Parts: sequence; structure tokens; C-alpha cells
Amino acid sequence: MNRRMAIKQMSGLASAVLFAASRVSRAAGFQAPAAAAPAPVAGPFSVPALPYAYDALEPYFDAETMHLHHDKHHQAYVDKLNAAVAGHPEVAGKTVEELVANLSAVPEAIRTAVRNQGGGHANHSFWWLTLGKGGAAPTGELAKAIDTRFSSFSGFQDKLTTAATGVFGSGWAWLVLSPAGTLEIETTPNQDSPLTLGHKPVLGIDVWEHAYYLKYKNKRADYVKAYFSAVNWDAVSAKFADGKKAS
Ligand code: MN3
Repeated sequence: MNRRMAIKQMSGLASAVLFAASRVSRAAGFQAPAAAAPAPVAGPFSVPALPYAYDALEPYFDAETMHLHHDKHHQAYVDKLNAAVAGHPEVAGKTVEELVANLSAVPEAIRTAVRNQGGGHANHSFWWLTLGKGGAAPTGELAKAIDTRFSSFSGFQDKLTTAATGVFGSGWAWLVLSPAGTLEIETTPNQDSPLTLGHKPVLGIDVWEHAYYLKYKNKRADYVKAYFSAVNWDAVSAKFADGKKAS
């Protein structure tokens, strides 16, 4: 081997090492790119910060999915909602929950945008708060109500799983409080909110592919199974108690 060939081989080796190092650093922990994020659309609505670290739900929900889901998908709903309500001060002064709970009061020109983008904002704001690792199972009044309505906790899990895996296309499966104060399992298409139906969400499963495709690919059932290990039952039990008080 002459000197020139040896240098060529060495430089090839060096870039192979560099490539391997970059792979290791990526595998060690996903970091969101700091510089490339576009500025959010200004307006009355904003994405709430996660109440836990992006990797807090590992290994059930991976940190990369949490970054994309929260920082990109949820942000996009908020940006489009802010763009829609610009020039509608009567709408901009309300909470997103008030808007989706009474869509008929929203000007027709922006009603579909508020239903879709506002629904996305309301659903995801609710969703982040009900995830975590607080408690392994429902407690107190919620535990009793689930047993009464679904015979057992596992009976409830089976029914919610069937609902979540059965959603055709994108949507959500929910445990809600009906206006009569009973627990019901229901699904909504797209970003429709249970609030629009007059129902109070107690917990929900986002079954849009953006919620699981990176880690679970097409295996929605595996993602739904993992969801039950990523629920903050203390927070969900508190949602139930609040809903009961208000009904
Ligand atoms: Mn989502």
C-alpha cells in the first residue's frame, strides 16, 4: 500500500468512526433541534408545558414521540387556532374548552377550524395532564364507579381497548361522564371533543398515528396496551371528582 492509499483508507476510517459516534449520541438520548423551530403564531392560545420530562413515560411512550407530539403536532393545532381566531375578539376571549363546548356560538366562518384545531388543542391539553406514573390503578370514588359500571377494572380496560383499537382512521377513545353523571366509553373522530357532546372527559387515548407510529408502527393494539402503564391515575381520579362536583 502506498502512502496516498493509506491516507485515503485512514480518512475513510475516521469518518466511519465519526458516523458511529453520531449514531451513539442519537441513541443515548433524543435532543430536539434547538435552532430550527419556527416561531409560534401569536394569539390568545398557547401549548401548556408538559408537567414531566419528555422521557418520563419511557419505555411506554418514547421521548422522540413526546417531543414531536407535544412540540410539533400540538403546537400546529394552536398555531392554526390562533390564525383562525385573529380578527374575532369575541372568540379570542374564551377558553378553548368553552369554544368546543358550544360550537354553535362560534362564527360559522371559523367554526370548522375551531372544531378541528380547537378540538386538537383542548384534547391534547387534557391528555398531557392525565399521563404520568401516578398510581397503578384508579382510586376512591372513580375505582368504585368503574367497578359498578364495568364490573371490574379489567372489564373496563377490555372495553376501552376494544373502543380504541376499533376507531377507523384518526380519533380518540374516551372515558367520560355523561350529563346524567354516569361513566361511558365513547370514541370521537378526528379532533372532536367530548365537550361538544356535553360530556366531561375523565381519560382519553389519542389513536392518531402521530401518537404511536415511531415506536409501535402499525401495531395500535400494542400502543393501547402500553397506554395503561402511562396513565396518571391520581390525575384521572381527580378529573372524575371534579366532573362529579360540576354535574
Ligand atoms: Mn395527538
